[in-house]
Amino acid sequence: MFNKIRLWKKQNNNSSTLRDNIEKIKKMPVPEHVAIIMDGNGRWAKKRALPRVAGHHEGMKVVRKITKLSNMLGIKALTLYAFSTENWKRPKNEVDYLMKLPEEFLGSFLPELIEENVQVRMIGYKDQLPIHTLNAIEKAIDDTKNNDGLVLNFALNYGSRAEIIDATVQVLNDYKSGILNESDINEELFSSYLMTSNLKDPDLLIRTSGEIRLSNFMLWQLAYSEFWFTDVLWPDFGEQHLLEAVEAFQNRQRRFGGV
Ligand code: V07
Repeated sequence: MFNKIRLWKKQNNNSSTLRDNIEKIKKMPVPEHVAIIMDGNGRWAKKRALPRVAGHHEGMKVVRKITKLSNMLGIKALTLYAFSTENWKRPKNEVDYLMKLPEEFLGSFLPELIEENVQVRMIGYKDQLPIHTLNAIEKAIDDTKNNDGLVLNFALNYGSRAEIIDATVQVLNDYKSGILNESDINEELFSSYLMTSNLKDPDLLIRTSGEIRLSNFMLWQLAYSEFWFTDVLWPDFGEQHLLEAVEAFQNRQRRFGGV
């Protein structure tokens, strides 16, 4: 009984601290677009002697939590790197499992996303995705297309260099067919040929699990973003960690390379 009271008090205190921190952070401008490389799911599982897929499943629950908080904070777009073009090299059982996660996630959370006015989007190469994965995602995109709250953008089978090459080929084709003149080609135009054409560039990039690299993620779009790295593994990433990253963002002087 005593333990129960202590536990209740602890939870109660923690949640009021969280609420206070949210209020504090909302007093200053929050990043409009946050991008996250959700790394460390395999390591989280290994530490517990669990199969890697158990880490991915736990990581999926964190996606829900972080989406909710991002929406509460008034962040306008959240891009999550869920699967890279390189991830096909992983063992077949792991790839098969990962390709079921979008359905599982949307099966349990799509009603909640609709309720919370979240708009689901995706960047990446759709053609290589299993049809069951693609169908679930396209339904979610369609069901939420009129929502005007948080944009929840999944990067799935995404690779930034391929995206840049594809954009270049499209610019070249439009030039050859006379739609574009050479003098039309500038940064703004090029951006409009990328998969992120309808999103502003991320203000903040978060990468979990201690790796300090971009791994072919949004190379063009992250040119001026603030970077925040943490050793915390993605399944252990909680509300307080996102608040910590946003607070760090708020405390940094943004200079955009000027003087
Ligand atoms: C995946 C969970 C998060 C950690 C990183 C790897 C594993 C959510 C989705 C998802 C994707 C599209 C969509 C709805 C949900 C997802 C994959 C992996 C492939 F429309 N989590 N999650 N997709 N992981």
